[in-house]
Amino acid sequence: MNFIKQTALSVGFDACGIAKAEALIEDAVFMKKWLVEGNHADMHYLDRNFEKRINPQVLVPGCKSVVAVLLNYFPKQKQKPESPKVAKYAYSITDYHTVLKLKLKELEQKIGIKYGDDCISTSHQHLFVDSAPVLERRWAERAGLGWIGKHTQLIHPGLGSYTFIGILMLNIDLEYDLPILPHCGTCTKCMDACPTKAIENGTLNARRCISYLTIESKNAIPVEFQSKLSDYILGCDICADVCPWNTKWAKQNSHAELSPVTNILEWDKSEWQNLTEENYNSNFSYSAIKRAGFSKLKQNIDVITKNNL
Ligand code: B12
Ligand code: SF4
Ligand code: SF4
Repeated sequence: MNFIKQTALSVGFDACGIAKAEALIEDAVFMKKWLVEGNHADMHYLDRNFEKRINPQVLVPGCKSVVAVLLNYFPKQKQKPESPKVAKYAYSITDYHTVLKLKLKELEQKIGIKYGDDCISTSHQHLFVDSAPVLERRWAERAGLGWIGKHTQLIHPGLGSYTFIGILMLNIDLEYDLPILPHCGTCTKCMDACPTKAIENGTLNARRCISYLTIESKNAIPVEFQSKLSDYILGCDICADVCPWNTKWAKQNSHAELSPVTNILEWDKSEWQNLTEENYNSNFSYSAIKRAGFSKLKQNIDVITKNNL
């Protein structure tokens, strides 16, 4: 196994692949259409930095290779069955951005020692988790880490789709991996299970996605979707939970940094219903739950409570 992949595993990632940095021509066409159709809802940041998003060499001048890493987050324990649901990605005490960035920095340092500091851009951000104009799933796919399933998430053939993606852009040529062909076949389980029918025409309409509605949207949840939240108060795992690649391959993660917040596992309905801002801040200040904000989470809890009356 090559040095970078071996080092990625040694710092705690579950998989690593490498792709040549080049413009994503087909994705540019796809993304433009996706945006024109309004599938990004109110996430206007997806409309910005288009050239950077489709071309890593515009984002990080001098970049030659894209290293993609995966971190399995499938949890050992689940919430109580009657409890309002939080998507698994947000279970951990520490926000996954922090966990992945620390590991990526460690990987980067070791690569710098081996290949020389010039392989890392010092003038541009070159290490990414979620928040930059980078099509992370596409790069992970190009780096041979899996394929983009019909539910639009990256599926690793041995891990499933409960993985976070991290990206490191390097100024050196490396040996590249080959993409894996999609293995969804004729399956449509994710599309059939989605309560809001958010997966349509081979893409995701974020306006209908519970994950968008309960975290990203600044507006109240539209009435037509309120009864369809399926008890989710933050994010949604329905399309991933039904995917045969997850039911068969998802393995409980062994990352101490991703240990769940105790309250998420222990709280039942009444504890969520009585959540105060003080309680929210003291329990979730380092967790990904913070992104939704207290008022949004509270509104979501109220909708679920009303649904269950
Ligand atoms: C915006 C966003 C969302 C939005 C929109 C989701 C979406 N499907 O775009 C919302 C809020 C709904 C969301 C939800 C979730 N998200 Co999110 N999200 C992102 C973010 C920040 C950007 C994604 C993006 O660029 N979307 C725009 C679309 C057009 O891009 P795309 O789907 O990647 O598609 C590109 C390629 O795949 C390709 N492509 C796809 N289909 C086709 C078809 C053809 C013909 C062609 C040519 C190309 C092509 O072209 C597209 C580019 O134009 C990424 C992080 C990042 N920077 O990449 C995380 C990310 C995708 N999210 C992630 C996660 C974990 C989730 C949730 C599971 C969280 C949850 N449990 O609630 C859900 C899953 C919902 C779902 N079914 O996708 C992970 C996914 C990990 C994985 N293994 O796939 C990411 C990568 C974050 C991370 N660093 O780990 N997310
Ligand atoms: S995350 Fe939930 S709402 Fe969004 S596409 Fe998947 S099943 Fe549908
Ligand atoms: S449920 Fe079926 S169609 Fe959907 S992503 Fe998984 S394998 Fe593909």
